[in-house]
Amino acid sequence: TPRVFSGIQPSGGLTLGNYLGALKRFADTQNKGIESIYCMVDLHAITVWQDPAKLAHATRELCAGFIASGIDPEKSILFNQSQVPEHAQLAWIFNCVARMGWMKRMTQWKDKAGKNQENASLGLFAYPALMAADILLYHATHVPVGEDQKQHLELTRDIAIKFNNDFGVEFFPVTEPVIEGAATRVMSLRDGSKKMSKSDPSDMSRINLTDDADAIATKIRKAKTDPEALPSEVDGLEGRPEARNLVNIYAALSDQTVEQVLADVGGKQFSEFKPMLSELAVTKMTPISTEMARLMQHQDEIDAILRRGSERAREIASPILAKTYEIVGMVR
Ligand code: AQP
Repeated sequence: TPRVFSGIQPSGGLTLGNYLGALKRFADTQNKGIESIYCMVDLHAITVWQDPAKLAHATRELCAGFIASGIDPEKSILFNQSQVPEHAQLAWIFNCVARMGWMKRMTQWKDKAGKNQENASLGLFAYPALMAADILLYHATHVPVGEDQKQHLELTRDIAIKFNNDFGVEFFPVTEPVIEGAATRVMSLRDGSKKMSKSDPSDMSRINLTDDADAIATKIRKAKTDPEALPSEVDGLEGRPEARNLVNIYAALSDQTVEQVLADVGGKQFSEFKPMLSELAVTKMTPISTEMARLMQHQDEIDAILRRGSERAREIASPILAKTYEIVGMVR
C-alpha cells in the first residue's frame, strides 16, 4: 500500500513555490485517500542558525499553512520532526551508512555552504542522511517534492540500498520521488533562472503565503517579462524563462496543463495576461492567507495538533526504528 511522506523546513515564510511545488500537491494526495505523513522539519532548519523565537513562530505558521492549504490533521499526520526522536536516531545509523563522497556531490550542500565549507555546520553536510531517515522511518513509498530535492531523493534510495546490502536484508523500501505537475520549479519573479526562494533578499522575487491582494497584484505587475506576445504552443516558451514561469504558475493555480493555458492565452501580450494571472492568484491565494492568519490566533490549538500528530507518527516510527536497531545488532 502506498504511503506518502514529505517535509518542509520552518526556516522562514512560505512562498508560492512551496505552495505549488509542495502544499497544494500534498492536499491533492490526501484527497485521493492516500495515507500521508507531513512533517515540519525543524531539525533540518537548524542546519543554518535560526533565531529560537523565530523558529518557534515559523513552525506554527508552517503548520497553519499546511492546514490552510487543505491538509486535514485528522486525515493526514501533521507533526514537527524534533518531537519524534526516532528521526535523529535513525539519522545516526544512516550517517554510518552514507559515504562522505556521496554527500560532497550534493548540489544543495555546495550551494548553501558556498566558498566557506570549513565554516558550514556538520549538520548541513549530513542533511541528506537525516532526510533519508525522515522518509525511511515510515517505510514511505512516495515522496512528493519540488525539482530541487531530486538529488536528495536519489541519495535516499542509495542509502536504503546500501543498508539492505550491508546487512543482507530487504528492510527499507526504495522510495519513488514524485516530481510532477506544471510547477515543480517555480522561479523568481525577478530572474527566471533562479528558484523562487524564501531566502532571496528581494521580497519582490516571491509571492509569500502571507501576502495580501495588493502585494500579490503589485508583484505580478512588476514581474520581469520579455516584450514578445505569448506563444500558442509550448515550444514557443523555449529560451523565455520568465514567460515560461508565469505560464507554469497560471497552469498550476488553475489545475490545467501548460498546453491548455497556451491554447487560451497564446497571442496575448503580457499587459493582458498579467492581470489575468493576478486575478487568479488573488482568488486562489488570499483565502489561504486569511485562514493562516485566523489559525495563528489560536496557537494552543496548533500546538495540540502538532502534539497529537507526533504521537501518531511515533506509533509508526518506533517499531521501524526498533527493528533497525535489531538488524544492526544493538542489544536491547
Ligand atoms: N520554487 C519552488 N518551486 C517548487 N517547489 C519548491 N519547493 C521549494 N521551493 C520551490 C519545495 O517546497 C518543499 C519544501 O522546501 P524546503 O523546506 O526544503 O525549503 P525551501 O522552501 O526549498 O527553502 P528555500 O525557499 O529554497 O530557502 P532556502 O533558500 O533557505 O533554501 C520542497 O518539496 C521543495 O522542493
